[in-house]
Amino acid sequence: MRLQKISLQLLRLPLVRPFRTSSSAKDHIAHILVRVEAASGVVGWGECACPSDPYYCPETAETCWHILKDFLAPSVIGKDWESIDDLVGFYRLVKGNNFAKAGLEMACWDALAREQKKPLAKLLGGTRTEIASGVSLGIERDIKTLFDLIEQYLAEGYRRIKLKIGHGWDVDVVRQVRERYPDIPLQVDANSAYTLDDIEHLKRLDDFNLLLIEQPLAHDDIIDHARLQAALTTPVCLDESIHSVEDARKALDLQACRVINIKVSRVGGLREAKRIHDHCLARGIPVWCGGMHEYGIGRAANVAISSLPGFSLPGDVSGSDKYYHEDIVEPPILAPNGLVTVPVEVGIGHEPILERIAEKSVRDWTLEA
Ligand code: OSB
Ligand code: MG
Repeated sequence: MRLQKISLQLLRLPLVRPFRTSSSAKDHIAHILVRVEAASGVVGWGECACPSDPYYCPETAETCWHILKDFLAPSVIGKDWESIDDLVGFYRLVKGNNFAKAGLEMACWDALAREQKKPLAKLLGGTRTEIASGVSLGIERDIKTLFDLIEQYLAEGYRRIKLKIGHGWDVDVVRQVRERYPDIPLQVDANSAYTLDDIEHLKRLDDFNLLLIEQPLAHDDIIDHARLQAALTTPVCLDESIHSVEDARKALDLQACRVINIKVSRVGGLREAKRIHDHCLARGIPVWCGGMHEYGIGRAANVAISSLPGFSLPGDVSGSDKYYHEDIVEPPILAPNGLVTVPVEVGIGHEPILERIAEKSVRDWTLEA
């Protein structure tokens, strides 16, 4: 395959409901769409699901734009490649910037799957026909609001609830939720709010039969997480700290966690996501697919990777109606009864709605060979 044309569009969509974590708050999402067009005419779409602010990870939508426009797109344009391994080799000297890489790589996977007339899930080695869906609930203004949301999503059939926690919104909130819902699959995500000084406090979470506690300590740590994991019975799950299969191997060797959240964008794309999956599967470590409020394109890629056999826990891959009144693909991605069907159509299995994309676009750029 040879890419003749690479286009970027920065979109801005309002969220159905503002979302707050221990590290950030947002009421709209601005993601970059990447469209690649091969010499053969085949087209692929990707999404760079990076936050606009550097509060989750060091990248922002603007750094992604810069890296895509000035380094990644120029490194691959007009070059011949047959596999994604070849493709990533063209930009192997670019350090980090995983969200930017993931957007371009995703578009190339979609193009490759369309060229081979295969569903992306099949090309990745997926085996599931449907995936179990959970929801991630932000820090709310009061417990009543949170209860109402939990009620709504359980009624819609979602398979597990994840609560964002942070100082002032943790043990008491989890206790109240657990008392009200003694049996639901429940987990928490601290987005790196705590330090080892909080060990005694975090140990109190062991009373609530949680599936896991996600990223309790610093975004770049695996050492202190190993000390914390040794002190907790609840499994620690790493999110922010894992950027590659090498990070996953080291974290597991150190016993810093017992579960890994795989986010396609955080690890630089589907290829690395699959490598982490394969590594964890071989070691008997459960993984699940995290989300970054993806639009339909990134969400479809999340569905595809979640179809791999090691994704044994429900992910944050909810229906797009949880986030957006109007998404940018058709058919929309939905999770009736808490299950998302893995598409059997070629590529990501969903088509971009070009008029809506144009309407929501606030900036664009194109490179041609
Ligand atoms: O830590 O998983 C996270 C959203 C933005 C930044 C970080 C996180 C999240 C989510 C949202 O939890 C998950 C979703 O897309 O539903
Ligand atoms: Mg997280």
